[in-house]
Amino acid sequence: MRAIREVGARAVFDSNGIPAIEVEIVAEGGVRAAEAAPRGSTTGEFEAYVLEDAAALPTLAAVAPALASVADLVRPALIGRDVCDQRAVDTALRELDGGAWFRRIGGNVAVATSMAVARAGALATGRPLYRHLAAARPSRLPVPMFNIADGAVGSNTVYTEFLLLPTTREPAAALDQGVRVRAALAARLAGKGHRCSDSTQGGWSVDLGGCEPTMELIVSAAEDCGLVGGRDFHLGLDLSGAEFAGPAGYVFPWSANPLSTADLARRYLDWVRTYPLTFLEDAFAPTDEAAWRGLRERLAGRAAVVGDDLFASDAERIDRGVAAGLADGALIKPNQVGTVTQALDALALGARHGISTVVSQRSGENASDFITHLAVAGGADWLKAGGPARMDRVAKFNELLRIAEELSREQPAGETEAASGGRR
Ligand code: 2PG
Ligand code: MG
Repeated sequence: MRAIREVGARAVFDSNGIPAIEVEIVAEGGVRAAEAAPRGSTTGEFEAYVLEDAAALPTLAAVAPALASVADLVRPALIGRDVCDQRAVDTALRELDGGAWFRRIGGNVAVATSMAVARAGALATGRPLYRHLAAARPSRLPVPMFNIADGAVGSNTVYTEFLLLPTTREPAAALDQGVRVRAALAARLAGKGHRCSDSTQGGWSVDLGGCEPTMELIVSAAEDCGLVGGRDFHLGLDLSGAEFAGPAGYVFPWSANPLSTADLARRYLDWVRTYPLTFLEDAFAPTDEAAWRGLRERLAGRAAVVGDDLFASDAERIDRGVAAGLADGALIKPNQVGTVTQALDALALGARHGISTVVSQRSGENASDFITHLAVAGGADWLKAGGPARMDRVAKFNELLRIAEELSREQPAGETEAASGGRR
C-alpha cells in the first residue's frame, strides 16, 4: 500500500493551443507524477464529457471548472487510497461521478487523474508503466500506424485521415517506413506543384481534390521508397462519418452529390478493390448500424471496418456492436471513456472478441507517451499516434522503440513475437 498524499491540478495548453487540465499526484515516499487530458476534435455523441467554461476558451480560465472539480470532489475522494490499486481508484472516480460520461466530475478530470495515478503507481513500484498496468510480460508489441496525410482545412477531404499501415511487426522498421514515405510524399507533392504543410497530427496537410488522388499519391510515394502495397504496407482511412451524415445522406465534400449509405458502401468497395486499403475507420455515423453491418458483410474480411466514434472506447458498446456484426476493430482512447481501467477493459474485451484493437491519440495531444504504455499493456494490435513528426506524436513512437529495446534485453531475440520481426 502506497497512499495518495496529494492531488493537485493546473491549467496547461495542448498541442493545438487549447487549454487542458493537468492533474498531479503525490504519493507516499515522495512519488510525484502528472498527466494532462488530451482532446478530440471529432468527438461523436457517446464520449466522456469535457468539463470547462467554454465561454472562456481559448484562455486558461476555461479550465476553472475542472480545477474546482479536482479540488472539491476528486482530491477528498482519493487522498489515502492506494496509488498502486488502479482499478480501485478508477472505480472510486466512477462512483464519485455517479452517472454516465462523467458529467459531474468531468471526463477530462477523470482521465487526467486516472493516468496520473497510473504513472505514480508505476513509479512507486519501480516498474515500467506498461508492466504496472499489466502484470504479465507483453508477448508482442503494437504496430505503429501513421497519419501520413490529413485533409487540409477548407479542402474537400477535411477530417479525413490517410493512414499508412506497415506490415512489419518490428517497431524500428515500421518507423523507418513511416519517415521515408512521409519524405517521399513531400517530394511528390512538391513535384506536382502542391503546397505542402505540416498537419497538426504530424502528417502532411494536403488538398488534392479527393480521396482517390490522395491515396494514389501516397501509394506512389511508397513505391518511390521501394515498397509494395499489400506486401510492405496497407492504407487506412478515417472518414469521420458522423461529421458528414445528414437527412439527405452523407454529404462528403469530395462527392458532388449526397451519398446514400448504399452509394457510400459501393464507393468504399471500389476503393478496396483499387488501392491496398485494408482499414476503414468511422465509415458511417455511429447511429447508422445497418450500414456498418452491411459494409462489413460485403467486405468479408478484405478490409477491417473499425469503430472509433461508433464505440467511444466503451466495453459495453463494443460488446453489443461486435455481437451485432457491426465492426472488425475498435479504437481505444482513454479520454473517450474516462479511465485507464475502462480502456484496459475495452482492450481485453476486443481481444476476447478477436477484433483488431487500436490504441489512439487525439488530435489535441501533449508530450506524454502514456498511450504507448497502454497499448503495450493492453496487447493492442496497433498504435495510432499520428505522423512520424512533431514531438507530441513522435514521443509516443519513440517510447515504443525504448520498450522494444527493453524487452529484447530481457529475453533473447526470437523468443517473443515482439522481437521476431515477423509479419502480422
Ligand atoms: C481520430 C482522432 C485522431 P480526434 O478520429 O481517430 O487520430 O481524432 O481527435 O477527433 O479523436
Ligand atoms: Mg477516428
